[in-house]
Amino acid sequence: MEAPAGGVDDMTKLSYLHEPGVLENLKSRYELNEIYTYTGNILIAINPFQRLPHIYDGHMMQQYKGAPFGELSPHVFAVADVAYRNRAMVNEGKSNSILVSGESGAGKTETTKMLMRYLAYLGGRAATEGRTVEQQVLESNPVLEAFGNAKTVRNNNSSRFGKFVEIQFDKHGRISGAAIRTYLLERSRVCQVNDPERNYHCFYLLCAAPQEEIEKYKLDHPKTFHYLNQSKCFELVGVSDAHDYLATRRAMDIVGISAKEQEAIFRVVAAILHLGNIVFTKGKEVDSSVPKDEKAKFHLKTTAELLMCDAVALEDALCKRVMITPEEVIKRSLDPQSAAISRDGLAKTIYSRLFDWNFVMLHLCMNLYRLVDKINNSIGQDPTSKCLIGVLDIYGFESFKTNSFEQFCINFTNEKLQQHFNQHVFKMEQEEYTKEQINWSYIEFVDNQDVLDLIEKKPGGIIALLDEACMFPKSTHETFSNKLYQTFKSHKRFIKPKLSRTDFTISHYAGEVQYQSDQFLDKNKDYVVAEHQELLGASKCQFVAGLFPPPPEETSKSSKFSSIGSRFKLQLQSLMETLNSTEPHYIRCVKPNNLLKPAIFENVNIMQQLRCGGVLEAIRISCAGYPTRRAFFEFINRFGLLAPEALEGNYDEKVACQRIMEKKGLKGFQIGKTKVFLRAGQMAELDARRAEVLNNAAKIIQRRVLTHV
Ligand code: AD9
Ligand code: MG
Repeated sequence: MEAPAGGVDDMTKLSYLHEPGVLENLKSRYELNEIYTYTGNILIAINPFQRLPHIYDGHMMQQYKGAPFGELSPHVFAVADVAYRNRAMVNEGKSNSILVSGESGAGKTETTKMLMRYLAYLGGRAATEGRTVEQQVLESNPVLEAFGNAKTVRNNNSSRFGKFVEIQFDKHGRISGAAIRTYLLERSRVCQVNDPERNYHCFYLLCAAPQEEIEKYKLDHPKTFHYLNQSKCFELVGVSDAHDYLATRRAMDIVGISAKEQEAIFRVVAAILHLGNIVFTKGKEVDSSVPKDEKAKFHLKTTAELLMCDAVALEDALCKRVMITPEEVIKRSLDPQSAAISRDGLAKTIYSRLFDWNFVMLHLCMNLYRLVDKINNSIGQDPTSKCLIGVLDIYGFESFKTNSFEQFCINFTNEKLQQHFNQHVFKMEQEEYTKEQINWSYIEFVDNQDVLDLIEKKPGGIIALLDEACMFPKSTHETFSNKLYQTFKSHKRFIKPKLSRTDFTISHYAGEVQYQSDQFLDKNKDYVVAEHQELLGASKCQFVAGLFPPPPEETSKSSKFSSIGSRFKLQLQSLMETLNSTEPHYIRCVKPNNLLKPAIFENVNIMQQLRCGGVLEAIRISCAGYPTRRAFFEFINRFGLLAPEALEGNYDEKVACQRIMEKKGLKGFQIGKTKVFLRAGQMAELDARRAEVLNNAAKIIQRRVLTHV
């Protein structure tokens, strides 16, 4: 079967399932603005980089509602619809998850929003008074984006965190609650921005707030703040920060964040900007520091006012460290450089606590509302009938020129998800074979368990060794790297680069990535300087103090160590447990070019993404088995002419298929209950024979026609 002009909507319909064929198919569809294509149950979505008319409008939603999967063109709505319908099936109770992946700028967040909109449409109720849960679910997006998204070189609205949104449905299929889990916000961005990127959107939004707020928080143009002016990019084309500020406030209202809390949130955002402007210079004593000038003093005072803490205590917390020795307690001064590091550490801690609070709150607000809702309609409700659809929007595989701890965690996530994906694809394949009662015992697939062991095994994996290094005061990144080199000398997924004494390379499923270890120790340490904790825990603002609850008794005394890496590992474990209890659906987003422009299809680039997204692996797994399958009647229609004698009289379809295959000397194929299962290449072989027969027949006819003439 030739691929029809414009391509096929499901790759498994391609007769020749190989890389160039897959690419060509996607390309011809993309040219026609057909951005969605299936590979079996996986949806591939290629970012159009332009608003395509009507593909997400109300009419479309109506069409996809309840339509059998595969009947209409491939679409995100179709995937969401299957997930929603699974919920209502007889053996229900099974939750579903939709896993959206792809590299930065590929369209994950936009896809997630469309999924959420469609689910809200399916599970919404007639407009009632006040806010509804589905409205809250949708409005959580602008709130999340204001605090967790930023312009990067890869995407003007890049999510700098991962998220898992759980939407809960009651037994009538209506949304009854929602919760959002977020993963590992990029902390370094708060203090360090490279041109032409931006810091988190909320800082610019606040600087564009109405005059009253600007005065209250003593704000000014973003270019006056150190945390923002390290990059020359302040504005985004086509975006009004003033408009978005008001929109964010409205969204916060709907989500259920009170006016008082909103005031505190933005006051803390302003405080971080002022904090960044506290510049230090050498003090009178050796190696001490003080605010550099009147301006720095002004920002110090303002920061203290906004955080509602004591200005002198703030200065001390930034410029001094308390040392406790067996004999005495000494206050040691920090030099200006160390004071600046202390300041940036404080800014990052406050911001990440604020971000986490926000999303804990989102969770609480939505569930609270659900509680109220439940009480209102509780009569006759079965509390066990709850069922979830989870939507995962998480960072894709990253491999840059310099790769640090963040890339390490991101790629670890992707290894985890890849394993989940492979197992699932493999399982689906097996299920089809079992259903058709064929023998499938010899299919193998490459498992990435060895990379996961390398990273997360306890004891002895990279994360465990990193934690060990962080606990040992004399460790440096050199000693840490050496430990890695020794431990993994003969690990086949670990490589020591020839030209470096501190880098290490991991051979990930999607390719090799070389990591620079110099900031791994710092970035892994998850502790708040005691002085900072004390200062803000004592804030007169309840909200600020709430961000810094006293550490539990035993951990404050014994120095129980907590690390970002280990915490992240636990978060991932719990995510995988959730995912494993659901029926997964996969959407692979693809970024067609790095110019972020419509209609440009870069072959090599796209191929690499299909590889990283496991699309090629899925194809490979199916090639290892029986990549092509045809229903008996389809097979006979096409290849019957290869063995006409098999089709004489009242023939049995199954036997006929078998005879056609045997006559052509093909081996290893299987005949199932309703389909013929072909090994890779056999379809091509049959097609070639068929072409031969047709060719000969054509020649004969031609000759006859000629002799007649
Ligand atoms: V990142 O990992 O958070 O940096 P995402 O989330 O994969 O990334 P995002 O969804 O933010 O990418 O998409 C990037 C941009 O592509 C959007 O801002 C839109 O301008 C554009 N886009 C993505 N999907 C669509 C779409 N379905 N239709 C139109 C789209 N434009
Ligand atoms: Mg995103």
